[in-house]
Amino acid sequence: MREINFDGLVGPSHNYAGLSLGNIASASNAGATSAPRMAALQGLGKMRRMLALGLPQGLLLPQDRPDADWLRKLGFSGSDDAVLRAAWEQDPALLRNAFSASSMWTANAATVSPAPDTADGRCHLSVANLSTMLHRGIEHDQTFRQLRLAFADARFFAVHPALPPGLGDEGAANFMRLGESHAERSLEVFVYGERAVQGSAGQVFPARQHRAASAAIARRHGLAAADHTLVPQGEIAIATGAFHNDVVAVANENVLFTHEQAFADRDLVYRVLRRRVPGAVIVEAPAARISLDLAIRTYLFNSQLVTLPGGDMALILPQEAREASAVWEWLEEVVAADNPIGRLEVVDVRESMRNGGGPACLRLRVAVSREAHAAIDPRFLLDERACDRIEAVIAREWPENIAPEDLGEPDLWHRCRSARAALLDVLGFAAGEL
Ligand code: SUG
Repeated sequence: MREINFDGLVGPSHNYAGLSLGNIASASNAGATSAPRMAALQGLGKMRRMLALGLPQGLLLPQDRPDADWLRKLGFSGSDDAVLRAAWEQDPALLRNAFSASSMWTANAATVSPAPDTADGRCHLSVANLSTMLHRGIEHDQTFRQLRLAFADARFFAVHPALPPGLGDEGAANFMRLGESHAERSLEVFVYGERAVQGSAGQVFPARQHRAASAAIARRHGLAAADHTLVPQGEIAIATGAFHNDVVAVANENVLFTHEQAFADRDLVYRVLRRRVPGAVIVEAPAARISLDLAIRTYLFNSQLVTLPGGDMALILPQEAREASAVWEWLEEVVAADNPIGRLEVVDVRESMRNGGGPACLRLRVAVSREAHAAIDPRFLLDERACDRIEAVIAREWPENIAPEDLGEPDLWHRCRSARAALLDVLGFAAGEL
């Protein structure tokens, strides 16, 4: 079994509209000018880095934005331009939602239970409804179409549509899989938020993953009772800005890399884990050393923890974690200590980080056998040559900058559409296939 990371390519409409309540980076950069071309190149740079480390790499495509069809559901009518113009004039916030490139954060695209864990021995993927945030709730239809195409072979994969919107589901960002190796039947840990929390300045931090949604996914995927557990997120973590659990913890095979305050009842989580996975290694950042606030500002735990071909593990960290000396010093101690984490790799994904999306947010993990790997639609799998082709399209077609007032410009609407169409063309997708 190998784990493939499917990264979301940053779309041409990437901008800072401050749409995500409870996401401190998104709120504090609201109104700034974005750099979509640089953002997409940074994301592609991370994908190339994974390839260079000898890891397989997949790609999910940006969604069609601005989404005039979604605005039609809200009563706007006429041609696409007429719909977008009317939305901009009558309710610009709606156009901002229809413009978001948020599908880049593919950790939120779906929850994935690999074949060893499920009752029917297939890999199950459940598309997330992302219903807590208006702009993210737009994504699931196109995500479903894309995943059904990529994982079409029903011998190996089952792709489920999103849950009903009343059950907030944020996909793999609130999910961890721990076992002796990718190939072993593992413990799937679903982390949910119990209720919205108030911050110290009175701000509201919604709990985006509901317990009932996690339980529904475990049922759908056919997980045995002993092979999954539902655990509440620490309220203090939510109130400090951990709007998804993957901002404060990440797992890979037998290693849990976590902040001390990630979970409501940490002792219980560790006990369950140790009982189910005797070889589990828990690497915990003590709050006295790394405050929650520092962890969330640097996205230290939103790193990718991956197994390298030689068997060692590497942390793929954001530049922001490198720049905070307290964080870096602790990480050097982690690497020197007796645990499987043996290497630190730093990537620059600053444009995504400014909207609260670090290295781990930008990827969806799918662990597959050799046969299942071969059954994935190859247009969603990357090699250096495909990266070169994608890079040329980004350099030619992606807007350099988007300022808040640009969202009302027809030229930008057309440019975003044609940039995406050029990408699909280069990757061999027919118009309307996605
Ligand atoms: O849902 N940001 C995303 C970031 C998602 C991060 N994903 C994980 N942690 N896995 C979100 O809050 C900002 C959009 C804006 O403000 O325009 C945004 O949607």
